[in-house]
Amino acid sequence: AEARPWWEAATIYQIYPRSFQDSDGDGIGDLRGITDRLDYLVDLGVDAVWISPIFPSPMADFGYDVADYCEIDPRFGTLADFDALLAAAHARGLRVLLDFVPNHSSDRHPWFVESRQSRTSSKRDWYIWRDPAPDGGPPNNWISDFGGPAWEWDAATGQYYSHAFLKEQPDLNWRNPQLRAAMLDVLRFWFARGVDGFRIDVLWHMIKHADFPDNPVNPDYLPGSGEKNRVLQLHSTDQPEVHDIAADMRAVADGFAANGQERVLIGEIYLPVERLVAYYGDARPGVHLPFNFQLIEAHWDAAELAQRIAEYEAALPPGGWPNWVLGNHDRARIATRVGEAQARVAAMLLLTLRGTPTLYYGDELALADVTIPPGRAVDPQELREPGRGRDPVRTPMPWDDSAGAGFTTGDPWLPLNPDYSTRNVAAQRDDPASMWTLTRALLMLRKNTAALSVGSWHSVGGEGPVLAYERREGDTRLLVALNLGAIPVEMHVPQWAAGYRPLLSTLADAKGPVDGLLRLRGNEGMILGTTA
Ligand code: TEU
Repeated sequence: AEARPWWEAATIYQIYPRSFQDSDGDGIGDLRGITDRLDYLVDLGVDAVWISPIFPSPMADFGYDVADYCEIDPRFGTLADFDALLAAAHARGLRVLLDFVPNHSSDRHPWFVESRQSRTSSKRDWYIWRDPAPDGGPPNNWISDFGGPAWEWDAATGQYYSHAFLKEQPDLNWRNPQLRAAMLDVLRFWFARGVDGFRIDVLWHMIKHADFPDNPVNPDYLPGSGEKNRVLQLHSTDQPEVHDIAADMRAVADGFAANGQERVLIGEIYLPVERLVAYYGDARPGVHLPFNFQLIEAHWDAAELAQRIAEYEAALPPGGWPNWVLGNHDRARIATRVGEAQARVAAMLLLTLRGTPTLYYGDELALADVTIPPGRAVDPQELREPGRGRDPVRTPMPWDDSAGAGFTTGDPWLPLNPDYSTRNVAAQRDDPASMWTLTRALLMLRKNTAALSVGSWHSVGGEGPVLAYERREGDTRLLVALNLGAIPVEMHVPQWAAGYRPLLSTLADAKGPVDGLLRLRGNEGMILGTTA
């Protein structure tokens, strides 16, 4: 068999470190906590973890405001704790990916502190400073993703600085060669320590139009869709030069690759598919996996999903490996978006598509978003645009039914899910009908079936609420049929799958060979094949 990089057949598990496991009773998850739970991840059947930022940070955006790129925040532990985590993970065959936040630093990063000292500071050009408009207002109409202008006035030096997110997150200037070199050294620092890859935060934001023209007003703006949608981000994101940056980062990663030890780069990019795939690179390779958020952006509708999957598959460049994401720390959880019963079908979809899946912690329990009581909201986005906060999807992992859910012996930083005493790892592990057991079975089947992990994908004309496709590798052909609705349906089985039997159903007890018609119960998905 041809040698594939490890991450093509791997499943990635996203850990939000504040919420996974607390080891010291302060109510905030930490690195030792993660190390204590590595056996859990091996047992579940994932191959790699991506840990959201763990670097020193004032936590204005919970770690996405980095004050030192080459240290560990004391709330999470120490570099020694990190090295221990990495060694323990590698000893178990688990890979570890970190979160690189290169578009912006914290306003407390020593670089920014120096940059704002004076217009002649040696670090002035490491950030994006502009003179005011003639009326004294911001240099242009760019808007922060978190609302309000993307510009903050600095009275001391009489200029504005750019921030695509919070004002506590000043944008770094990747057009400056020294800044660029310093940031690429950050990647080298962690690769040399043994890190297996990075998820790159807001890759498509990383470089702005050199002339800072006004962005066009959005003709399709819908009130309530967030202030950032009032203008299109035409000149502030997705600039041609961003691909040089991605290629530079890729060259660094490739420099550390050895056989079986390839380092993977995943870019966080919210763009339409035709723009997204440009991030695979061209003459110079870009990131290995531009995050594909089709399953997050789609309405949960068989026809729409079938079309989006086919479009994405067709848009991939030669050699471009696909990937799929159902949820993350910024978006509503899948169980909340589609309901608990349908979340099982969604898990089967995520884990039977062609490409590397990323699973968000807690989704293996069908964890739902938590209504945060007034006064307990901590996400800055909630404080600025009420109702749009991300705290509901970041609540602590429920491990058992004890007072702190096995997450902490102290007071958790965010409330526990109200149903944690029944919806937790301990309860679901022993339950053959649980979401956890289904997720594990899917991961095991995927691991043991090349057609599912690396096989080709082919649409099988869907009918009504059924999303159906084939996965094929060599002589093995599998049929995946998913009922995206709650009402039982029948589907015509393609000729080649006549006599196939269920290998796995989301409802566990499916049996018997299928003839011309496949009957799916409400919210049932099936993987069918020939059994040996
Ligand atoms: O998110 C980028 C991003 O696109 C978000 O604006 C996202 O669309 C929004 O939160 C959805 O509600 C990344 C990180 O994932 C996020 O946690 C950070 O806050 C942000 O970058 C800034 O670093």
